[in-house]
Amino acid sequence: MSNAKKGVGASNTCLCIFVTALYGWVKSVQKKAFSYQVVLISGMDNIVLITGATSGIGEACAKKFAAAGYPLIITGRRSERLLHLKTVLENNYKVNILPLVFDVQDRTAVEKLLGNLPDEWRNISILINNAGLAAGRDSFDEADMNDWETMLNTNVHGLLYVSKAIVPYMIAKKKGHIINMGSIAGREVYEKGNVYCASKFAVDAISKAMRIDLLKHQIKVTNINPGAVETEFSLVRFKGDADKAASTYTGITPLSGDDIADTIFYCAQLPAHVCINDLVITCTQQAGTYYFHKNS
Ligand code: NDP
Ligand code: 8X3
Repeated sequence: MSNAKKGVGASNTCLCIFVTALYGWVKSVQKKAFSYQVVLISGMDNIVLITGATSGIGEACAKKFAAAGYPLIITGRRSERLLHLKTVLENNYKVNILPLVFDVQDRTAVEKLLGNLPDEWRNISILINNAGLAAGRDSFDEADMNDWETMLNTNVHGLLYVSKAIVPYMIAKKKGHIINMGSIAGREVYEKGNVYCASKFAVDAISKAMRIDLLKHQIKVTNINPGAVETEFSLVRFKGDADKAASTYTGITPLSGDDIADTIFYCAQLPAHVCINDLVITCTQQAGTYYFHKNS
């Protein structure tokens, strides 16, 4: 073969390598864009309301949705944390944030604040009913009645008050998605779980009831039921006993708030005709409320 032909062959090979590399790069960018589910949200459409955004799963959801450009209403009782989160989200993601400080157990406060939202904050597309807690882990005969009331008032009554205040906005625009935070504790009762389990069984029933009754308004309802998620949950449950709280997660790699936020975000991104009604999610080392495979 002549030197001239060899030269043409070599430059064709180079071109071919370059085109293949370029194609690979374009494909990887496309894949990344898809896997991160880049969603461009603008203006005050598609507001997301997250209760209990001052820590754990709620805070992770706030970061996830803000990063995708959603305007957010974030709530909780700890005003300092809430205002700090507002600043962080606004600075990092350039989205509008409305922080509302209230106790979900306080029906009057919920009705007053959420029932009279400023006009520009009424276009709520997604409600994440996340605020909740376990108080104590005691045998039925020894448990504190105040703990029981706190759990029922927060996890059940609070969720109902917030939902009743927000549903009219969704009905008005014939669109919406309510995501309730249930628990694996709402599927299986475990020893000393008594009223916490009862409150999450109630969330399960309420979610199913909402789905049926709100069907005519085309409002989606999704019940998310996680197993162990490492947040402030156990610290609250064991009333500040950090050792007891940490022991809940010893020997396992538990779920994180981010894992649940990713799952919720996925449910919220599905096409209009698709609704995940119910979802149970645990870490790989957990198969139920009692079954754990712990590292020795
Ligand atoms: P965290 O304790 O980290 O977060 C709980 C959030 O709820 C906080 O932002 C807290 O805010 C808010 N909250 C609690 N009580 C009230 C109240 N009366 N009024 C308003 N806000 C309130 O726990 P998680 O993130 O883990 O918990 C979030 C949800 O997930 C709960 O419903 C919990 O039951 C559920 N869940 C948790 C699991 C886990 O293993 N962690 C597993 C399954 C479900 P503030 O204190 O500022 O008011
Ligand atoms: C929290 C999970 O198993 O501690 O809802 O009840 S569990």
